[in-house]
Amino acid sequence: MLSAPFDEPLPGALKLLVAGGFGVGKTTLVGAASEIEPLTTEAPITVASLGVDDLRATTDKTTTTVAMDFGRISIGSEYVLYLFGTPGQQRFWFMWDDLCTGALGAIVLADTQRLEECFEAVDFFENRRIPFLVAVNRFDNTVSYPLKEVRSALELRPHVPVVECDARSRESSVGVLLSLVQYLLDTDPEAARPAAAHIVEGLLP
Ligand SMILES: Nc1nc2c(ncn2[C@@H]2O[C@H](COP(=O)(O)OP(=O)(O)O)[C@@H](O)[C@H]2O)c(=O)[nH]1
Ligand SMILES: [Mg+2]
Repeated sequence: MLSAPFDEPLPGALKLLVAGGFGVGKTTLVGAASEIEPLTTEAPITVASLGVDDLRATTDKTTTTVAMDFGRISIGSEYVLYLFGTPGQQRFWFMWDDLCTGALGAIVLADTQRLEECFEAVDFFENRRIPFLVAVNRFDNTVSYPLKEVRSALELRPHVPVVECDARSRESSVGVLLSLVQYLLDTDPEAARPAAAHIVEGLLP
């Protein structure tokens, strides 16, 4: 007979999503923030992507995430934060509804050179009432637009946070997660999900 080796309670699992257009830095952010080698279903960009994925602005990109990214951050022994990078390519949109099940909140990553790519993610989370923030991933050698302009271009409601990040940096990526969890706490303190306070503590340096 199998005996359950669970003398201690299992940690609470909390799910956050990372969405945004193709090549905006989702895989990079999940990889930077995750304490485990992130599971990513990356594949070389192949002929199959050509004409399907918009590669115009991402000429250096040689791989693409097939399906999704997955990362994990444990917070003390009580909570585990799971990060799901939603597939950016339109042909994988059917997966989004499933990924949303049980998600506490979402990060919409944006590249200001291609802001229009995150309209769909913004609409998606608004329609499903999943709290989200917009994180502008700063790419080198690009014009940087004030966050106020990003907010107005995306027609975000005033309470939706807009933050900046460098998806390559763990500190910066964890900072975005922290902003999101703080936002969840601020907007819905009751349901805030008693866990959220612990997460903020656990993520603070
Ligand atoms: N300069 C710079 N490059 C980045 C940044 N984030 C991602 N990249 C690069 O941009 C490309 C696309 O990133 P990726 O994470 O694959 O995008 P995804 O399609 O959203 O998963 C990769 O070559 C990354 O190395 C960033 O903050 N700054
Ligand atoms: Mg990716």
